[in-house]
Amino acid sequence: MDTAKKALLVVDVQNDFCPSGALAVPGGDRVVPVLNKYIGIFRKAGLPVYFTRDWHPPVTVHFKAYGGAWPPHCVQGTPGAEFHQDLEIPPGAVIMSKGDDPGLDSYSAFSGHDEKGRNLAEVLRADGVSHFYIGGLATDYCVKETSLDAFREGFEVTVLTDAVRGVDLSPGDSDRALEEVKSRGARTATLENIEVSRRGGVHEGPEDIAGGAERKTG
Ligand code: VGL
Ligand code: ZN
Repeated sequence: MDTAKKALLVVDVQNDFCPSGALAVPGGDRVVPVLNKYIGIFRKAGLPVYFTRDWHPPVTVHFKAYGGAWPPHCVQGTPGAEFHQDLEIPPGAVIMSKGDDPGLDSYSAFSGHDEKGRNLAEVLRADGVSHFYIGGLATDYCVKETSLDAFREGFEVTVLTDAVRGVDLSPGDSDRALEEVKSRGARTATLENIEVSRRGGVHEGPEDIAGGAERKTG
């Protein structure tokens, strides 16, 4: 049986990544109702739910004007940096901020920190979590880089494919990102095959064997 302690990581569901935002991800806001369902499932199971936010200073090498790839977005303290208003953030939830170093892009949630200065690996280890489920924005940047870092840090990852959307600067970027993380061992799941056991654990149902990761039954 799968005894790993699970958690949910909700990535960058902020106004600037939603339609009419400064760096709109197509259909970005459509992840919100789906993520709210996952948030409910994990909370009911008594498992942690963490949130990340892109949290840039006005001047950063991440922005085009200073050598980066992107228009200004998610600038600290602006409405664009706020979470989507319908996202159901539980009171007291841990929020990891990333991208606040003006010299770095910082796509990965592992480069972020909470308000106490702990990084994501420290937070996960402190909570005893060894496997997290990830959803949010954007598939081809933060979701991808966070998943790849997770393996480097020794965590297991399941990508919630019905709760992610990508930028797709080049068509197909998001599909390629998912293939890459699956080839490194990520699993995938959707609301259709997420299961909550009577003991309160969350795991993927039988359909989810994508990526070749073996699934223990029991
Ligand atoms: C992101 C592009 C620019 C992300 C952040 O969090 O996926 N993408 N900044
Ligand atoms: Zn950014």
